[in-house]
Amino acid sequence: MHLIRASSAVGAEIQGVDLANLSDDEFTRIRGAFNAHGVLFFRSQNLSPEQHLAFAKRWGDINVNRFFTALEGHPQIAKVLKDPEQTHNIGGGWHTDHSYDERPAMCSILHAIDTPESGGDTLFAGMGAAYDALSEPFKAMLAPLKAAHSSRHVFGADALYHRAMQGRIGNPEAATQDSVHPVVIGHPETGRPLLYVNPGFTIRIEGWSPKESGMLLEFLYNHTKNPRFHTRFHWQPGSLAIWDNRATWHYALNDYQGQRRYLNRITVEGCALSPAGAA
Ligand SMILES: O=C(O)CCC(=O)C(=O)O
Ligand SMILES: [Fe+2]
Repeated sequence: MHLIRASSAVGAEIQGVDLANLSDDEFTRIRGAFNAHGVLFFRSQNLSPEQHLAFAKRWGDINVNRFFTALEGHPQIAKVLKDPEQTHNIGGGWHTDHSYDERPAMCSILHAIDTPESGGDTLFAGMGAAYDALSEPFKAMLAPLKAAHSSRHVFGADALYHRAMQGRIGNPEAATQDSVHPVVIGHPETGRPLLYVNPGFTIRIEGWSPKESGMLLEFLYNHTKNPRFHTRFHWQPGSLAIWDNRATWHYALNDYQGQRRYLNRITVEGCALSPAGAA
């Protein structure tokens, strides 16, 4: 097993493993690398849906996404699909999955089936590196803050995204949950401080006026959008990425109009999030 860092801020590629036949020792090392790098990439993994599920279950219980269309016969696997005639893609803006839940999903495991000839890459941002780059007084200001997150404006019946998705997401009536999390969380396993607000689902800083909230969130988003905190992954059939939803943002590029792109996604349950330093 061999690890190559994808950038100094986030991500690593793991070579020389077969995820369908993973020893306990290999899994332990993969888990350590996941905690250290936020997102791991693998190539040429020819997993059946059952093998994809078996790998996911090593991480924890499966979380069934209530909005995505499931793979036929596999309610625990969501299809991330864009057909040639469709114009919008799933996840085409910076976000982290499930921050609107009180116990946000720990990780998402995406396995590529059909990929476009060119384009369709996914960007990832490292939220530990983004946090580290802030000044100490600014970090101190953020430390006690909490932010509210919601899915209504994304997956609700009136949401533009819901309408643009043309049947690929459903259950708009389930988009009722909101949640509140610290703006800076401690990673549940390593304690590393991570910036935990995202342009997809964060709606306000608790207790701040809409203008104050908008200003701070805009600043944190612009800060994190700096490419020095990012890496970019090019998919091929059989590629697999597993990302930590607490430690990263991601953004699926929509630059392959007229081509089909299809991946299967499994999401693993997470836990309630605590402020950094709370131990
Ligand atoms: O298609 C991708 O690369 C990622 C889509 C996405 O946001 C997700 O599966 O959570
Ligand atoms: Fe996503």
